[in-house]
Amino acid sequence: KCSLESAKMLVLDNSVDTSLNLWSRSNVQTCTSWKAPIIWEGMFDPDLYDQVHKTEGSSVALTVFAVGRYLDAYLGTFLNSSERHFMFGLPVTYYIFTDVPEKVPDIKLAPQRSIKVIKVERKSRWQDISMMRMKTISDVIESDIRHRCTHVFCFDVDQVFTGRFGSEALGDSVALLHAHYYRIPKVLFTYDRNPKSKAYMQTGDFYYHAAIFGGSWKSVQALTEACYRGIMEDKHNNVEALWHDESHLNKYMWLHKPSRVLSPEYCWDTSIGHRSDIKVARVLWAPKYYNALRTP
Ligand code: 2GW
Ligand code: MN
Repeated sequence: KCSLESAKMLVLDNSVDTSLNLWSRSNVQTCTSWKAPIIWEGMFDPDLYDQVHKTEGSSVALTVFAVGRYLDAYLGTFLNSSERHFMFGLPVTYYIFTDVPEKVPDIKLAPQRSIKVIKVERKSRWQDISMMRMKTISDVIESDIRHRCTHVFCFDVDQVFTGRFGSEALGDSVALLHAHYYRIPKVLFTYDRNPKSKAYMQTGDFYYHAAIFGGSWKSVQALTEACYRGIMEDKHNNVEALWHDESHLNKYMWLHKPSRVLSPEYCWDTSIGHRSDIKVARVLWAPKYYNALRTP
């Protein structure tokens, strides 16, 4: 069984029924080598997590970027689905970053939930839109989030919530297993392999997906600052990491192990086809309209 921050989880999950060990899964990795839990359906009692986080006064910031054509294409579906599934019952503040604030759809929010729209510049290179998120997130944590929220989750907008994404996902530092890489050999991981980049790494633990990461505001601030610094050093040296911010995130998580890891149930791509270990899809990749959205 796992320890560390998951000591908390142990208390939560084992207090339910220790004799029967109802809360477990077989045939999937449920624990990292540094004893952080990997969260799969069936491993936890959702109601107990919600109770504990309500008692502790947890509150969550969700950051999402919808710049240029991504606003019309994805934001409405993203927000409507997150209202149904993301941290239901806990206070949530959405931080929506866009170049066209007036086009943010008017969403009916549940009690204790609010939206802040923040205007950002539209970069001409999409790689820069993606990478500059790190800087923007770290700034808004400093100016606003740290005064209102205990935790932060950062999302790509091109996805849709289809199942509970709840307080079991909260932890000090949370990373997501990439759906395409969780069952393949490490040598195939697409880490940055250029020694000139700050994201360079030869080996790692997992291949994490930058579409979802989170943690306490302090950890997410440290992560986004470090990634931004790496990205800027790379720019200075005229290099760009293979998968941009995702490469830097993987490097950071290799050096600073996450305390909680989300299984690919938390961000599934249906084009992979049926997998018996995916018991529930909590978030799904939305279709990528690359031709329409990525051409100038
Ligand atoms: C992105 C690519 C090409 C053209 C435009 C954009 C774009 C991205 C945009 O025009 N407007 C915008 O708001 N974005 C934001 O950046 C949006 O939130 C989007 O979800 C996010 C990342 O871009 P995305 O979703 O098209 O890239 P993916 O799904 O291939 O993302 C993975 O790799 C990225 C780095 O290349 C990031 O690490 C991302 O977190 C990963 O999921
Ligand atoms: Mn995406």
